[in-house]
Amino acid sequence: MCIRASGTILPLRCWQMRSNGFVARDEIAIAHDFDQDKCNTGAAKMITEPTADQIRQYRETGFVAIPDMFNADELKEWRRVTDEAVRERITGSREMTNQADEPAVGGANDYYAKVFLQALRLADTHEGMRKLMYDPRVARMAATLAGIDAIRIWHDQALIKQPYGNPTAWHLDNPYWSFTSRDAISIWIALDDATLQNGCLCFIPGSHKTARYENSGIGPQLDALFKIYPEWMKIDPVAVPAKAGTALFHNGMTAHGAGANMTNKPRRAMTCGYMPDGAPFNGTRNILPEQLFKALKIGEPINDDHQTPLVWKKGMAV
Ligand SMILES: O=C(O)CCC(=O)C(=O)O
Repeated sequence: MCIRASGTILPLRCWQMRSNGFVARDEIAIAHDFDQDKCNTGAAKMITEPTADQIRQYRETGFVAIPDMFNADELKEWRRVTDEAVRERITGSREMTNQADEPAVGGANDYYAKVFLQALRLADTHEGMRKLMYDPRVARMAATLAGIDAIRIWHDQALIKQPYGNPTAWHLDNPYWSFTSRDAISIWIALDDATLQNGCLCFIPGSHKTARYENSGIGPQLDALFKIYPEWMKIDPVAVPAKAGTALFHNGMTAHGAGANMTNKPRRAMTCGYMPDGAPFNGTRNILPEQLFKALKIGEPINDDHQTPLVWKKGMAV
């Protein structure tokens, strides 16, 4: 079985043995001590409504930052749950991660495995993550920015850029996924301060308006996407440093990437890609289980409540 998330195809073979030159399970840095004083303080609860300006910015540029979306206590819980869910996955089956296969030295998977530690669909295997991910207030934020009436989870994923991790090459998200929608949206929650030094996200503003469904992989060639879209070379990219507790939202067709982690601490992010309710299947396998993949017909909606849970719709109390 293979998965293709925001990156290359990942063979799901479990790597049980430590082997020369590779990171063993117990050496993967997931969490690091954090200084409570450095994160957002104050009693205000989660921000659950974007401002008119934030909506305008999202639609115009294809991304927006919501500073302090989560307060100090909420951030602490997102960190705790993410660390625990990732640790369980990485010390367990390693399925749905990019650490599952013993990488060949210098090979594509070796590079990709060191862009970030990627652990997908943690809400499937961790009750605490399920609670956080299924929070309709978070889903409603995404739906309001995207301007849609109902929204489903495509997949959640932790993206932990390890100390000295590789840069994340420029790419689009939606072309990797099994549905096609120009309203697909992702949330990227900074669990640590994301800085220019440790690999904060960068965007090509407005690219969601002109993107076609051609994409490049998250490989060693940072500029591969610009071979497909040379016109984007004229647009100045925007780096978005984000304090821990900030949520960044971006459209599934917005070109984005991240720098290398040039620090000795992990840069943790918990993210989720959302699918507008009713978005049609496009024939791509991505993370679909084989049975569902075979049963779906191109053009029909992927409204499977287990695989793509409906997390908010208009009229739902939050
Ligand atoms: O965290 C990163 O380095 C990349 C994030 C990304 O590509 C995404 O969330 O779609």
